Amino acid sequence: EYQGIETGTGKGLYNGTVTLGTYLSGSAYQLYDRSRGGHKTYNKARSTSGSAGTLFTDADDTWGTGTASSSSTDQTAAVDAAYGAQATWDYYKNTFGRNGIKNDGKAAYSRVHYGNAYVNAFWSDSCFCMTYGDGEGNTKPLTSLDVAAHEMTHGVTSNTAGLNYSGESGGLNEATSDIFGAAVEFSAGNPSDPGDYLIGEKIDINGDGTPLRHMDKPSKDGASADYWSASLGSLDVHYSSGPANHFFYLLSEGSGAKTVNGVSYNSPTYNGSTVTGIGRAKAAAIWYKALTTYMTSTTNYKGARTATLNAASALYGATSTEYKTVAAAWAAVNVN
Ligand code: ASN
Ligand code: ZN
Ligand code: CA
Repeated sequence: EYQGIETGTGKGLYNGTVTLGTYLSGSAYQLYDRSRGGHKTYNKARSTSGSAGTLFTDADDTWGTGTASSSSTDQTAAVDAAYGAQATWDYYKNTFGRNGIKNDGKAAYSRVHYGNAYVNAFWSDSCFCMTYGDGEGNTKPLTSLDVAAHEMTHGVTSNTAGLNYSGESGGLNEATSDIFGAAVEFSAGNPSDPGDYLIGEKIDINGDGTPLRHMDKPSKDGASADYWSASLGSLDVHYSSGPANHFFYLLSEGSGAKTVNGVSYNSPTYNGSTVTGIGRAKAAAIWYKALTTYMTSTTNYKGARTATLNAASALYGATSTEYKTVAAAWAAVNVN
């Protein structure tokens, strides 16, 4: 009998071959990451009811392809979910010193294969857990890295600013999840998914290869707003997120044509102004500080402008290029 923290190898659907934090309990390896707050990955086996499900175990610590005590087909989505949880944990810890979603050193848990052909993924504050469906025809699990980080960021937002999930604050809540969804993807630096300003490009939820959302020009999805307007708050929160996603893209990369990791963007501005980006690391630091220090549950777009200006001032100074670029990027999405 042996017990201990191990490092397994897995191959899921979206991230190539990855290493995973696992735990050897007796003769079985568990998908249980004790080096990151104790995150566990469970199999709902297409049920929607009852408890967490069954903890994934494996005989040889090779997940998704090796000899498996649950089927290796079921393990592939679990590999992605566990990888997404560890990449999100590592990003928040290494970038901002945040120890987990509640900053208390404790991990959430993840459940995969939720329901039959369930085309969504969601964070829940009540179970403090992440849930992933298997997508259309049970063949496109919603376990891509950006979706995982998007959903777990809903937990971070709940435990910090607490942005209400309706109206303009709801759009800012959604944008916060897209912003850190993209930031985690870039930061993980996985060659299979090296990072982009698109959300959900791997899961093909539209069936035509297009992503769910485009941060450089949100209206490319056919529904999101590129710019603030007085009626923005009446849109669904996944569309009123557009101007804040667009702000983050412009603050990071600037206006006009640009190619990053092989993906081409062409970001427009409201007033035809030009914005020169400050890079995504600084843009993310500004958004994180705004979220965790200056935003509240009722922050609207005007308040987000003030919050990010305060954050830029605190981080870089009130006369800095970073501060001025925050103002310019908000003006470029019609927030003044
Ligand atoms: N995937 C959706 C989201 O994160 C789940 C939901 O509709 N709440 O926004
Ligand atoms: Zn969301
Ligand atoms: Ca992406």
